[in-house]
Amino acid sequence: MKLILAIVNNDDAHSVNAGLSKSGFFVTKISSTGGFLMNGNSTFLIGLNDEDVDHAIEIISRFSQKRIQSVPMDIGYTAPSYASSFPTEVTVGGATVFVLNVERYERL
Ligand code: 2BA
Repeated sequence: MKLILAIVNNDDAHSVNAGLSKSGFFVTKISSTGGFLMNGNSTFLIGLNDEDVDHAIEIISRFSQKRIQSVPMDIGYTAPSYASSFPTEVTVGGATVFVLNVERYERL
């Protein structure tokens, strides 16, 4: 058994959730915040059989868009010389996905 942790843009969260649920996956959605942009995003926990991992990732990928976002000017600046090496825009997403082994799973 595996656990997928998938971090998704809030704007895609509804479609990802619906796509996974319609395909029979059990899903928990947690409200989270990206450490870099400090914007809200959504983290999905999906417990599933090993052979279903690729199918779940395909669904997450289908509904997760890449977006260009501006970096707020006050992120991490300590000195003017540092500012010039800092990105002004970043590409966010589609999704960031981790697949973890599950030692034990029980629904009590
Ligand atoms: P954030 O941390 O807000 O990052 C938003 C985007 O900013 C990232 O998009 C990446 O393009 C850029 N970025 C992040 N940290 C950076 C840094 N130190 N220097 C320069 N650019 C940086 P994504 O890579 O698509 O990540 C989207 C969100 O997924 C992240 O939001 C974070 O919440 C999560 N995430 C991504 N990689 C992660 C990781 N290895 N561990 C935990 N969470 C991760």
